[in-house]
Amino acid sequence: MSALSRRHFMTAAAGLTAVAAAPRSVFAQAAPAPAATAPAATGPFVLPPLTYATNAFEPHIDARTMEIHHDKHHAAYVANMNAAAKTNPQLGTTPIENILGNINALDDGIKFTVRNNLGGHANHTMFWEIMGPNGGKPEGEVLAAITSDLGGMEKFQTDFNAAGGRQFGSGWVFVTVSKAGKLAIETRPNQDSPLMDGKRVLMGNDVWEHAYYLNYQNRRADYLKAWWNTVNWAKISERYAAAKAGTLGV
Ligand code: MN3
Repeated sequence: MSALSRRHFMTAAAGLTAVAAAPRSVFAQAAPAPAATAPAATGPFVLPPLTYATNAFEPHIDARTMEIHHDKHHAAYVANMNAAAKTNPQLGTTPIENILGNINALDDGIKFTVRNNLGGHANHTMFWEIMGPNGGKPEGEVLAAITSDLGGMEKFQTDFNAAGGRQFGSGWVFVTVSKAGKLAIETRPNQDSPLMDGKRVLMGNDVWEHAYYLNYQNRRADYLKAWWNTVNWAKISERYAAAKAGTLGV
């Protein structure tokens, strides 16, 4: 490299550094700040980022509830699984639905941790995915299945809300889908999942108090009704098709 071209190169490199440094500070201001207590990814399990703003569902679900729910509760399940994977590395290399589908095969020393934290990770990953702004309406095959298996949309929503209301303490209300595409409403306590019974989850709602208490306090029934305004039916149609194709994971 000649002295001239070296000088040119170094000038260009210095310029690149300056150019690269400037947008970084701009991005630091423009991008949403990472949650202060969300653990960094320190293992195979990753907290999926929300694909919408935390205030996207107001007034049905308030932004603060969304922030705490995603950045603290779900992040804690992920952090706990990364800690578990340090001493049990197979946890990080096995598909989540396979681990949960064989939960009783795990050593007693980690079964409880995996049941609660990997269950929580799977349930919340599904939960964020099947919600979205401008979620549309059920149509096509999934609407046909709701009509034939769950008695139509009105009965489905009434029965789903009632099941969620009856779940004593913390837990979830789900719609499971068989390989043949048949739907059923099922509840589970704590962070248990139908995946633990080898089933697939089409959709589900979180009825832990942390999902609604800031805005609804003890009025779980009001939360269950309002939550339907947050459902992303296009995504649920995708999950229905994937379940029938045998490719639906968590
Ligand atoms: Mn939750």
